[in-house]
Amino acid sequence: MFEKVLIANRGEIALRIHRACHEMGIKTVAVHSTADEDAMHVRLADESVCIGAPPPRASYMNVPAILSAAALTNATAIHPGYGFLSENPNFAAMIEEHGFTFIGPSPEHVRMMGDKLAAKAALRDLGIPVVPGSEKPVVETEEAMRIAEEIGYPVLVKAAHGGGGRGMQVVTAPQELASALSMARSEAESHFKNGAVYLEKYLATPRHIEIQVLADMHGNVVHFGERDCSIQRRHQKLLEESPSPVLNADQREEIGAMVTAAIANLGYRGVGTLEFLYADGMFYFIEMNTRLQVEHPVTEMLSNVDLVREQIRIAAGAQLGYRQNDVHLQGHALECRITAENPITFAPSPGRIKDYHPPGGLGVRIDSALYAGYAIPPYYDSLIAKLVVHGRNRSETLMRLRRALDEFVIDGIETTIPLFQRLIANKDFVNGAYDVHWLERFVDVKD
Ligand code: MV4
Repeated sequence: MFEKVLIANRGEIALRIHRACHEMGIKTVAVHSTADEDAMHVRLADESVCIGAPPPRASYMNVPAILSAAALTNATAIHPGYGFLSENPNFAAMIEEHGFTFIGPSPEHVRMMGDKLAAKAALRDLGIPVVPGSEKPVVETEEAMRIAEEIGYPVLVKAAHGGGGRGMQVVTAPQELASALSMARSEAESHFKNGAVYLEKYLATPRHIEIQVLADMHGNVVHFGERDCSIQRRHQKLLEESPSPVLNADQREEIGAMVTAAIANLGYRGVGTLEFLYADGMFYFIEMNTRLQVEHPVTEMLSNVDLVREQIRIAAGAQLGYRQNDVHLQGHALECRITAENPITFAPSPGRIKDYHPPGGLGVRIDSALYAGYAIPPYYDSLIAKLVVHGRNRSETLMRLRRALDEFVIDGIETTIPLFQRLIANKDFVNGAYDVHWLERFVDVKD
């Protein structure tokens, strides 16, 4: 096992990784920007190294500085967390070239899944249902016209190297196709430095359901069921839950078995998430994430499996600690992503925390790097706390969530706690009757 791990991240996820390391007897190295001198992830770690100025490019995404910090502290493995460099195949490759271990999949798998068309093709060939669409980047408008006619309007133009919904264009009729293609292409070019775009059949009211997998380097693969992540605004998830209110045990077992077989076939290792659109009782694969995800605690609450511990064990070459038969998903879990934002306008609200009192009690988990007196810097993601609750069933869990939100005190800044209080009082939400567009109407945002 590794003796010392460098955590190339900040905030709650850096704490989450530190906790797994310390439970395994592994020492930790924090890296931080000059804006994060007083951050909790720095305080908790055994050692810390300042790696640059506040902008992410200068510090948390500064590959030479991170590799130097690992060399300087004799760390032998690097955990990327989520965001920042976590899905950068060159970072994974560079880590290995310098003799460290990347706690994640092979650089080749990271690269493959970063190419949405390659990911779709690979998984389709392994029997996973995908959204109908072009199998290669579309170049000519006439070619796009032919494909769109074949799959039927409306169609969606997507960036092949995109993510976060950037560069997506819905096209309802042939005469809109040419301009949608050029808009999607130029947005993809400027944001992802790659203008490749492709077409998909546009599903009007899908749910976003993702399957969590864990694979070791010896061919063992298990799945941990799904998370329903349909509650999102501008492609940012706000709340995730499991099980999905719309799936039954047979559907879960069927998609889970398909996914584990495909992942085993790929020779994939580490944690992974397969994202599906779910509509009319059918799953359609869209993308695979090769990182630990923000919402992984939802799955941990149901399974009692420490996914970060497994991630570290897998990277060290160990066999998975679980077979599919050992995975028992019990009860219901919901996660609220509480951010430092105005709960109505979503305007960022960085600043100093005056009072901090997190809720506790049975079935309540808080993943947060906050403390009273801490000043939230303005440079990073606005996520400040994940409130995760677990109960025997959805209605009990919703009551527990309401209770926990009522207890939660974060004074000195604005947070989205009031938004979640309003959300869980809504009849449609309580009934689980929502799709990926539902929240945008609920918060009544106009673009
Ligand atoms: C889609 C879709 C409908 N049909 N793909 C992909 C990235 C993810 N963040 C959003 N994505 C979607 N992909 C097909 N074939 C619907 C979404 C989608 C969405 C699309 C337009 C406007 C808002 C949206 C919100 C969530 C999901």
